[in-house]
Amino acid sequence: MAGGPKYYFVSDVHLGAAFCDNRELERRFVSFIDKVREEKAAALYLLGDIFDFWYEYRYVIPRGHTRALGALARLCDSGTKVYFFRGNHDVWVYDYFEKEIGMTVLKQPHVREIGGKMFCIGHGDGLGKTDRAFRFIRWAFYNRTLQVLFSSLHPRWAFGLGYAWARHSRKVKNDPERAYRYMFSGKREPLYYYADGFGSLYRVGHDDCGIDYYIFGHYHTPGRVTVPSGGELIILSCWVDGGDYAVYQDGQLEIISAARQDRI
Ligand SMILES: [Mn+2]
Repeated sequence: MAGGPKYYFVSDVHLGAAFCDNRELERRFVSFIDKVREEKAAALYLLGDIFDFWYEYRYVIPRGHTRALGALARLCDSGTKVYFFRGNHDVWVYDYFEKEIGMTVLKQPHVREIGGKMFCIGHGDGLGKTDRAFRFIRWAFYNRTLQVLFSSLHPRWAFGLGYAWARHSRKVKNDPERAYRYMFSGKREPLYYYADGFGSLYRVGHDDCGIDYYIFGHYHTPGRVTVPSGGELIILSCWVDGGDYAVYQDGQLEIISAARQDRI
């Protein structure tokens, strides 16, 4: 492999999503993971909603995703660091991924230096948003007491509710009348203002060195805009109908189509 270490970023694969060919989706994801392993990449960042619905109990995990989980375990075992952010569809990740697979679970917004550049990464849900209904749902999903109550439900009912909720969410995003509300709207987006403010504050505390790349998912539509306080904001798109991933090497960040594996 030519050049320095490679770092990969991917979001919103939505494994198990309704209304799509899940075998094909998992096959594409597994071939991506295998490529990352064969290239001996330094790290892979999973930026949330990798699963359409994930809920784990102390002794039980959801059926399915067998090949994807196996590929991720092999990647971890081969020495590539794998980082996982919870998305709004897979909030309920506790210790299975860390203990059984070897991934490291991180919280957004996560700032770190990678190969000489500063990155600010996460799923992107809720950052900069002031919508009260959205804030309430997010609070409820992350609330420990409600999580314990939910986990006392038999999986038959818990998963019934979970899958129904995930299906509803996909229906809304697929509905052209309502989808525009969830698409990344570039320089009008709360996340864009959030990144700008975050970068300015970060500069103050770090000798005027700002953030070079903000990478998030969540919107399902791609985006790449420059941020006034410095750097670029990149939104990775959803894999159900194509998708993409980012690869960073020797100071360059590229966005690659996950459908055709060529540059977009
Ligand atoms: Mn999503």
